[in-house]
Amino acid sequence: MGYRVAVVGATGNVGREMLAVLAEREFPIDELAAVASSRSVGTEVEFGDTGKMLKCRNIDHFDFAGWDIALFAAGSGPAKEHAPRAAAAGCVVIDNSSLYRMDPDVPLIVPEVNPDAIDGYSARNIIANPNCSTAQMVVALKPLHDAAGIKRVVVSTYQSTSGAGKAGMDELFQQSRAIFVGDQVEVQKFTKQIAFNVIPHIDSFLDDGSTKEEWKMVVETKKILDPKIKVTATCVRVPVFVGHSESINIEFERELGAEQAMDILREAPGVMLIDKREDGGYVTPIECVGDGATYVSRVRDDPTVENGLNIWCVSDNLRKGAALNAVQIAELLGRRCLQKG
Ligand code: 11C
Repeated sequence: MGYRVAVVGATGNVGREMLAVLAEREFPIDELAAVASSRSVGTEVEFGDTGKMLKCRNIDHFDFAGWDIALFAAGSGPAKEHAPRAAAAGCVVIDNSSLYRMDPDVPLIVPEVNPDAIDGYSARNIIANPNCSTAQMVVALKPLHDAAGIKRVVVSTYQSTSGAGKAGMDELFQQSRAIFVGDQVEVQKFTKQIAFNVIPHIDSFLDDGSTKEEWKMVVETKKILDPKIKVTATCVRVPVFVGHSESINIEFERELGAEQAMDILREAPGVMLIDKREDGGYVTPIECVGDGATYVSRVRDDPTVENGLNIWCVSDNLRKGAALNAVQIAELLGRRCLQKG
């Protein structure tokens, strides 16, 4: 016996990936609904490679009573309006927006890192999915933290345009095309030209000069992994379609050499270590597309600080950074909390 599952925001980048991941992982489903805004009602979306097409239903009129799980990938606005309504109807919401992540009554979960936090889901019937750049980082950090205690993390990100939705990917494509054919480059979604450029700005600016994307990496890492870890982040948009990369500098409480770190990462859940220390012996974002792993390369000691280590970390931001993590949470919820006949 399976679950009645709704995917809200089914026409977006992440919603479509959620449908694909549910199908690939053969999530036990009795009934599946694709739900979207009124603009997309009637639009057909594919249930992965199953050949099954789903017609989108209107979120404004969707009754969540009798549905077990709703995977929300519709952004903060719809999450604010409809997630509490779904939760009150008895449907557990797994929300991909940033809206509920720091709510103390809402667990923020990466299943490889803090699965036990799921027990707190019933306070609001809402579970939050972390920001994509946080999710891949904590998967890589968790086994190292368990081994040697992380004191401080300095991370710089190289985030793909798909993090800004389909419009972000389209803008990279259109600008690249315009440059090749000699047309005017138009800037709409991003604040500056993204084609053949990088932009050190993701999400809105905060009073201290950091951005909300950088703030999310700090507070979400603390909530998921350990509140004692100090994190400082610089988040940068790069002209890549899919796959976020991160250069991570880690300072440990105790000694942890690169060789030992590699042995640990080789065995860590969700991590794929590719580190040959030769030309091409590392992972780049294009090689991770469609994959669920968090790839780690370039593991090396940082001799400029006591117990320092550098790593390079890459993952598909639409998969582990969003859809896959949400489906893994649903699987955890099913195993631990929602008993079915
Ligand atoms: C980006 N990380 O790459 C963002 C997208 O808080 O869920 C996801 C934003 C979020 O632009």
